[in-house]
Amino acid sequence: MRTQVAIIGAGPAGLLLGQLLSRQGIDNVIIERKSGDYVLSRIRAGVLEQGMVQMLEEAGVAERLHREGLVHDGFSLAFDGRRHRIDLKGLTGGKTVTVYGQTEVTHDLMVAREGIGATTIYEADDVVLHDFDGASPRVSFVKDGVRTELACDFIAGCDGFHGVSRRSVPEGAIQEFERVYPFGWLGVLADVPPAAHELVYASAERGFALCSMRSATRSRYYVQVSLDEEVEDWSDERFFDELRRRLPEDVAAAVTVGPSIEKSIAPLRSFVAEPMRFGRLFLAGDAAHIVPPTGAKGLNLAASDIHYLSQSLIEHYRDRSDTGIATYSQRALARIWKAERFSWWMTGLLHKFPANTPFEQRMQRAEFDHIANSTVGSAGVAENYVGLPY
Ligand code: RFL
Ligand code: PHB
Repeated sequence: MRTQVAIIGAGPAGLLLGQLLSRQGIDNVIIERKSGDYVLSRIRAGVLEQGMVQMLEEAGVAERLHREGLVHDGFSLAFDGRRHRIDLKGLTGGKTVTVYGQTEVTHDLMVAREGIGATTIYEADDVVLHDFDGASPRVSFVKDGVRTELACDFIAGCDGFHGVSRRSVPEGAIQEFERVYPFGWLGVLADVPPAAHELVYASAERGFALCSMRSATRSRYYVQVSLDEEVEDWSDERFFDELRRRLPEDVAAAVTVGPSIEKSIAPLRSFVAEPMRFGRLFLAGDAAHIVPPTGAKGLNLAASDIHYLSQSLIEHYRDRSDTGIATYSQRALARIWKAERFSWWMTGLLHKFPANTPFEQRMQRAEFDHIANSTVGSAGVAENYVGLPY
């Protein structure tokens, strides 16, 4: 088998890259470890920056997004029961975000890929990357018990944080930066109307809580939990009780309790691997970096990496220029580090840290007061939340 670009991973990064390349006539094959149904069953992000929406338009997969996605002009920060609205649209000269589930984005991309007849190999075991430091890289994998080899010009490692691509790079060639937070998020998805029209990020004595949504009839809620908590110990009743105790009174009163359709705990981490290109191997998305979900940046960063990477590859094939390829890592990382900073900062502002002293708690409160009483403070939050320019 031969292709121009071998893409490892059929998450949003891999599927979006495949779609953008295919539309330019660049041949690509996606190799995914899991089944398509499994990929679609993972409940994750829900907030899309305008830049990502534009990319989905360019990829020709934004029709349902525009029909069903919810455009949000703002969101609220709450601190010990006090609420402050960040007017995204007013503070950024008209920019907004769109609430549309990652699962839906992935679904739309899969349908489009099937429509153009591009190859995706699902349930591929033991994927191995070969010779990406030379001119003729290859990817091999086991499908239905048979090892197959795919020769290619480039490999795009879009296989998430636990994928094989980053681990294939020799240790000395990669530098990793990491912060692991001493808590996680317990998330619940439920078919009940959202407590508020916009997202509410709440910091309370008992810890952080977030009210999000997927539609007018489907809510997504999160509460901060310590790392030793087990999902099995959280009945729906216990979850909703805890959630309401952390929200401002009016929001808590508006929460509709209903049976969960998904419940899981995700640990929080900040992580960056540098560089993001090794010869003919590129890393993109969660394969190269992780942000804590507080800033809603993970999925959006995967999309901005793909913006830089797809442009670089298109320039290579169409314009015979490798300038984009040479500078991919540098351009992607410049934006990544700013999103890392914002996600780290928002996590620090809103969570209860077990080791925080009363001084640090007062600092969190002062930070909130500053944002709530300063247009400049609020504008900084808004500028980052809607997404920095590509
Ligand atoms: P993905 O989605 O992890 O996809 C990687 C794919 O690679 C496959 N794979 C392999 N394939 C072949 N061989 C191997 N050896 C492989 N190893 C892995 C996997 O099966 C998978 O299909 O990475 P990608 O494409 O980079 O996308 C990144 C996003 O998924 C992630 O950043 C976001 O979900 C993060 N995130 C959020 N991001 C936002 O922008 N806004 C949000 O509101 C938001 N909320 C969240 C989140 C992530 C969460 N969790 C659970 C991590 C909320 C949560 C709870
Ligand atoms: C979500 O809806 O899943 C969501 C929204 C905002 C975040 C994180 C997750 O910051």
